[in-house]
Amino acid sequence: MTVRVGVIGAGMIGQEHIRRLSDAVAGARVTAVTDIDGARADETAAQVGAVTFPDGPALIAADDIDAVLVTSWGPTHAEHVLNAVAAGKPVFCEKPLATSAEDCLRIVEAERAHGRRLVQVGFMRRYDAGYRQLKEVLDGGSIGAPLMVHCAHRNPTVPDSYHSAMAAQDTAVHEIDVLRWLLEDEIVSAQVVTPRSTSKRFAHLKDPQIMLFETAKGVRIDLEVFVNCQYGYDIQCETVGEDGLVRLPDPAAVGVRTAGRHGTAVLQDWKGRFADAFDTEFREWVASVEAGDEPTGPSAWDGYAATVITDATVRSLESDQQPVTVDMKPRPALYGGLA
Ligand code: NAD
Ligand code: ISE
Repeated sequence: MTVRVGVIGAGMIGQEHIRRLSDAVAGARVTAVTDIDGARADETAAQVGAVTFPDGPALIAADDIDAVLVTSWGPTHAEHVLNAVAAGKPVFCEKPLATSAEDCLRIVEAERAHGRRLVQVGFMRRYDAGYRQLKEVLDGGSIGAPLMVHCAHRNPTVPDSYHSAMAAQDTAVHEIDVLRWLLEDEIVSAQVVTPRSTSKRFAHLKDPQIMLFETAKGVRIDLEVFVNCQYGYDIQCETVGEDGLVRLPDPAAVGVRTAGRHGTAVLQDWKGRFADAFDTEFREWVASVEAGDEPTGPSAWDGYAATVITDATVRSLESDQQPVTVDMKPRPALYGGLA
């Protein structure tokens, strides 16, 4: 069976994922596209031989759409995901699942009422080969119980529309998800402290920010978010355990020696850094839809947890930069354990 995917939102990542589903993932075809920008939808659909729909509800309701991909703006995600769940269709939603914890909980409740998982959230780092190796080492136990994690998430620059809360909501949210998964542990408190800001930023933005998280088992995480670091897109993660440490590998790159120097290129954006992870993410999602199974990737509950933790992080930033307790509801049985 070929999974017929309808895409809501044909912007930057929507177009990336449409190309990916068309060229890099077997077993799926993008057959429908919608965007509030009708011309963009028409142009994108024409490139892959898909039809266009006037809006999300019409696309979701169509009988010849097997699964839905939501890549519209964050504040619109909840409505589309809820409609897909009501229609009983598998839905892959780019992060964030929703922009408020209340909307995330509405989705969790709708899925619980449906009785099985339909929703997967686009936290692609769980599919990155380096993070998967890191998890294997942690699960294997050779470095003992994890005690501390040191991370950095650096972007070369961000546009004027990026504001200080987005450091948590848009950027650190990836570490928040991947660390919950890696450590199989829940984040229970969040704090932001702000060092001197770089002069190479828009005046309204606090950048860099240092985020400090604590988990239920007492692991301490420090995360530097620096979105105007200038030199490239750089993701670092080192976990220190009782008997050793494990570090995320840098992406493979040729070493060049010339003019008395030895160097490797630094990637410039998330598209290149996580291209393979996105491919794997969609291959595994399509395989689950094709088989009629529940998705195995990040769940609606993970989307809820990430939103509650980013909310606490933003509260710390916007108040007195003190630790803020994460107030999470009990996890429903549908979502199993933390692994
Ligand atoms: P974008 O602005 O380039 O594209 C969004 C598109 O959605 C636009 O074309 C817009 O017209 C359309 N749209 C908005 N509301 C709509 C609606 N109700 N129905 C149909 N179309 C609608 O944004 P983007 O950079 O592609 O980001 C989209 C989402 O992907 C965001 O939630 C963002 O956080 C996420 N994202 C994830 C990653 C990642 O690393 N996983 C990277 C970038 C963006
Ligand atoms: C962007 O939205 C992403 O999701 C990228 O992965 C992240 O690195 C970047 O900081 C965000 O703005």
